[in-house]
Amino acid sequence: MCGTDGTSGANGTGTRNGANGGANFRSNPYQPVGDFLSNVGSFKIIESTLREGEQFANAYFDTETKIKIAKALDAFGVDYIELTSPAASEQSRRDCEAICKLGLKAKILTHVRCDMRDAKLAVETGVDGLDVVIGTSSFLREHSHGKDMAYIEKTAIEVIEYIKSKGLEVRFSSEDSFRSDLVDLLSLYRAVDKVGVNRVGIADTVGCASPRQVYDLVRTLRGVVSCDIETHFHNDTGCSIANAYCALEAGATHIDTSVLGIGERNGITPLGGLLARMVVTSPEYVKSKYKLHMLKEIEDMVAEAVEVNTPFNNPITGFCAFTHKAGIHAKAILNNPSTYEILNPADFGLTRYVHFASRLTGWNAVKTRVGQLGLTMTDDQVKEVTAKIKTLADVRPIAIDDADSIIRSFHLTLHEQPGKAAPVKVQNGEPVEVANGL
Ligand code: HCA
Ligand code: CU
Repeated sequence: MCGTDGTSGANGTGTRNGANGGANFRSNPYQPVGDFLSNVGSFKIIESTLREGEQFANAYFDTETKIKIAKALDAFGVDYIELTSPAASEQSRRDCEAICKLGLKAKILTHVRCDMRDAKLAVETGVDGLDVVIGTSSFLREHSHGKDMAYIEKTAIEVIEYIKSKGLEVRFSSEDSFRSDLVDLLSLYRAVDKVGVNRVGIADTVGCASPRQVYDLVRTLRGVVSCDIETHFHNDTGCSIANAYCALEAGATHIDTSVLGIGERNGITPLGGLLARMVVTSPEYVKSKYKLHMLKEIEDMVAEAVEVNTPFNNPITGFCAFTHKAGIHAKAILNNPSTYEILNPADFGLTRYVHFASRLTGWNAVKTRVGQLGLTMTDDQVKEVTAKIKTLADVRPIAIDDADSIIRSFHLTLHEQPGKAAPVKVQNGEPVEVANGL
């Protein structure tokens, strides 16, 4: 079966995988680069479909939908569910209370501005923790809230101490971290770490960061604070999964995701895409923690709620994610799926599909189809009918039914004239079923 099941024993060895770096890397190319900082085998997911995802252009979640999504994410196994601030609207506040009352296993967080009024309102809803945020880049300081770093630090400490005094978990994060002054950022985080914040957060609010920049910043921060590190990556330049992965390698502990990546503009790290990456790196950890079979159902639920389709090239659940087309690929896949698959569809309750209705097909794929249709042919006969399929597929795109019809007609002729296969007729670019006796 597919080699993603960790049978080599090189993967998924847990948090600190520095000890098995070099030698195993040669025997398993998917082994992460050995690094004592790395959390690729022990990360936590903060699922933000009901916060960042609500900022997606098409999103409107009524209470019932929010509850359905929260329950599904909880059953899937995410560690945290982040909700829109109760300060956003009265209904947001009520929904937050309702979700807190569900008694889910996942911890419930709400996301608030670094402001005592917002914090007080949030604490009253029954959440397990608050994700506090403020903009620290010069862009946001000048053009958004207009506060200087001294004010930010003072307010941050007040808000954090207040939340802690209520016995709740607290994270402090800077919006636009990658365009913030590094010295400002590190001294602010050191100050909040000292007063006992549970996590600090790095946010690539505009999606400008590259994996290398993420690695450098998280690694630097890891040397400055002792608390956990949460990271949040927008996908404007297509780096949101790679950035999350690099953040974990550099010592981040928590990754923000949303289902299908929905969020502001083109969104953030998608839950499914992150898990596609991580199941390859740390199969045991990911498979034991998350109900991967539920991924498609959850994506379909959210896609329907926000009225979008799952993209064709979505990791895992895109319609062609496990479709193999070229004859060379099909042959190898049929022998051993690991040849052209790094993810095993069975891990997600899905199946692979070997495409055989095209001009690129090969006789091995067609042979499998012949078997699926319950027909028997010699290899030479399969090769002959493959040539017929290719002939028609050179004229126009063909559907499965077309190829099946060619196979069936050909098979029929074999039984009429044993040892001699009559040609399949093609009229107006259509295969014609050859009836008995014709
Ligand atoms: C936003 C805020 C945020 C916050 C991220 C965080 C961002 O701009 O909507 O709290 O870590 O991207 O900066 O989503
Ligand atoms: Cu964001």
